[in-house]
Amino acid sequence: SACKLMAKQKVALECLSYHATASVDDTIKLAQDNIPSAETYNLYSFKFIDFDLSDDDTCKATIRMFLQCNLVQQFQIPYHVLCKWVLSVRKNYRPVKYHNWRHALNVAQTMFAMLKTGKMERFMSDLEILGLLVACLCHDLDHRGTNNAFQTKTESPLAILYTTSTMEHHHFDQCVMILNSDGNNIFQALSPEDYRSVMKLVENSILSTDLAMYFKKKSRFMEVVENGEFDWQSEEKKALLCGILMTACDVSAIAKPWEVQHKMAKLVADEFFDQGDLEKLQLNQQPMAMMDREKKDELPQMQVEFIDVICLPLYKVLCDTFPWITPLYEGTLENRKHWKDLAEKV
Ligand code: 5BB
Ligand code: ZN
Repeated sequence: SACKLMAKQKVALECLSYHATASVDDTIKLAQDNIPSAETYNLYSFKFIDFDLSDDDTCKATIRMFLQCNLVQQFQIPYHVLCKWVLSVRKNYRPVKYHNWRHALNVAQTMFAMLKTGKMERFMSDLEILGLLVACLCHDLDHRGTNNAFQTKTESPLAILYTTSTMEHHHFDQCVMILNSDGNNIFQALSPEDYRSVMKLVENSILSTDLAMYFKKKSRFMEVVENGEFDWQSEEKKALLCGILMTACDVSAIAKPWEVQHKMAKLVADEFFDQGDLEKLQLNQQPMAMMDREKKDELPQMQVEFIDVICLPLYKVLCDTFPWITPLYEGTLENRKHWKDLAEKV
C-alpha cells in the first residue's frame, strides 16, 4: 500500500543516515590481535559477566565463541570478514541503558554455555549452532530503548511497516542489512541451500524473542515434551526448540549471581523509566507501573512476578528435558529469594 511504501522510505532514510559498518582500520586491528582463551573470559560458565571487559574484549570474546565451535573452519568464514561483521554488529547497537551490544553479547554467551556446558549441541547441527549465535548477537539490533507498544502508540514508521513484532522484524532487517554490506557476509561460502536454511533459522529465532510469542510457544513445547516426542529433528520442532532457547537466553540476566542480577535489573528499570518519561512528555499519558519512576519501590515485587510468570516456568520445562542447564533454574530461584525479601521490606 502507499502508506507502507512511505513508511519504508522513511525507515530507509533513517537507516542511510545512521548506519554504517565497521572501518577497515578497526577491522585490521582486531584481525591482528591475539584472541584470549575461552577460560580467560569464563565463556563456559552460566555466571559469565561482561562488566570487567573492555569494548575490545567484548569483540574478542565473541570471536572466541565462533572459534570454540569450530565455525570459522567449518563454514570457511574468512577471518577478516568475521572481524568486520562483529565490529559492524556492535556498531549498530545504540547506547541505550539495557538493550545495547553488551546485552547481545550476554545473550550469545548464555547460548554458548547452554550448547557446550548445557550439552545441547548434540541436538544441533553446526549450521544451526552458527545460526543461533548469529541470531543472539543480532536479536536486538538498533533497539531504541522503547518497546513495541510504544512504536504503535507513537505511530512510528516501523510500526506502520510491521504491525506485529515491530521491533523484532526490524532487528532481523538490520541483521540482513549488515550481512549484505561490503565485506561483512560471514555466510558467503555457504551453498545456496545452507544459506536459505540458516537465514530462515536466524529469522525465526529473532522473531521468537518477542515475549508476545512466548506463551504460545511454551504451551506447544510442553505438548511436544508430554507426548514424548524427543527427537527435535523435524523442522517444526527444531524451530520451536530454537525459539524457546532464544527466550531462555534473552532473560538469562535473571539467573546471574545476585549482585549482577541486581545491577542488570536496575539497567532494565532505567530504560523502562526513560520510556515512561517519554510517554508522559510526548504523549501526555500515564505510563504503566513498570515504566513509572514514581513507582520504583514496586520493582522487587515486579521482579518476583516476572520470575514466577515467565522465568521459572520456562527454565523448569527446559531443565526437565535438558537437565544440564539446571544452573539457570537454580540461579533464578536464588534471586527470587532476594527480590522477595526486598519486596516484603516495603
Ligand atoms: C513482562 C511482560 N511485559 C509485557 C509486561 C511486564 N512484564 S513483567 O511484569 O513480567 C515485568 C518484567 C515487569 C518488570 C520488569 O522489570 C522491571 C525492572 C520485568 C523484567 N523484564 N525484568 C527483567 O529483569 C528483565 Br531481563 C525483563 C526482560 C526485559 C525485556 C523484555 C522486553 C519485552 C519486550 C516486549
Ligand atoms: Zn534481548
